[in-house]
Amino acid sequence: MANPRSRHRKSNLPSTAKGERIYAIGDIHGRYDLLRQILKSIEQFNRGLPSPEKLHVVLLGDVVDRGPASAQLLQFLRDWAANTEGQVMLQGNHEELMLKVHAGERRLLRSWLQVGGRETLESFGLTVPGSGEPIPPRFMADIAAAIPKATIDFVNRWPTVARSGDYFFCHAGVRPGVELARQAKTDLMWIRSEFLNSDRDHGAVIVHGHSISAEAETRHNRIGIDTGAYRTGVLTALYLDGAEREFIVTEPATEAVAIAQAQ
Ligand SMILES: [Mn+2]
Repeated sequence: MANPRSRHRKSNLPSTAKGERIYAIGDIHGRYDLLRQILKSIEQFNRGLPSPEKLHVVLLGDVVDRGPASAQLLQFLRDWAANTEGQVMLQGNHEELMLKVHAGERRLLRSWLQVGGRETLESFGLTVPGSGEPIPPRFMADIAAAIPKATIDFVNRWPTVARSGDYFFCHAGVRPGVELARQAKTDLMWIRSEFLNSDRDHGAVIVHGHSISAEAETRHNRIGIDTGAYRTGVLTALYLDGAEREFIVTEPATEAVAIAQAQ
């Protein structure tokens, strides 16, 4: 006979909304190669499962910057979103920087270039002055011209949060003690230690990227899946369906493995 107590306990595990299967993907940072790899792995993994009522792929933000192929990646995401349903792309702090600089906020330019905006602009075909060199007067106009308006409009439409059942998805995390519905955009995109070190129940399990860890981090109140793909070659995805959870990761780049073994 089934034990009602254990059944009850099982139903208390965090779950996605009924019938919803989700694959959340951490910070991609210009690694178009890794996104294609992980989508292939997800497809294979998914083929082994019964069809869900709803399937969503959630990108947790920081698609752009640092890695070499942000322009190609954004073009791919535009085509993908135009042809397939169910993707949810969330804005990260790097998308915010790109959008603000593109909109003309020149004071953010240097800091954006330093955190990987340089690689993004180069992927759009711009020649970017070195960090010690002066910025040409027309550079802001060059940026506005180099990134297609349709791409900017596309990224501007990305939300900052998503929710399914007991799971809440955002780029960086949430401010402890503030209701999920009242979180500030800057916290959702930028917060680190106050969130990472918090033991509080936030009202949902927060699935996030933004803060790099060697492996996915699972706590009772959050799951962090930014494994530093742009430099490790390891992009991490989290599969969620009902109370089921599993991680899917790309193989680290062979050169990274070689370096690790040599040390
Ligand atoms: Mn980030």
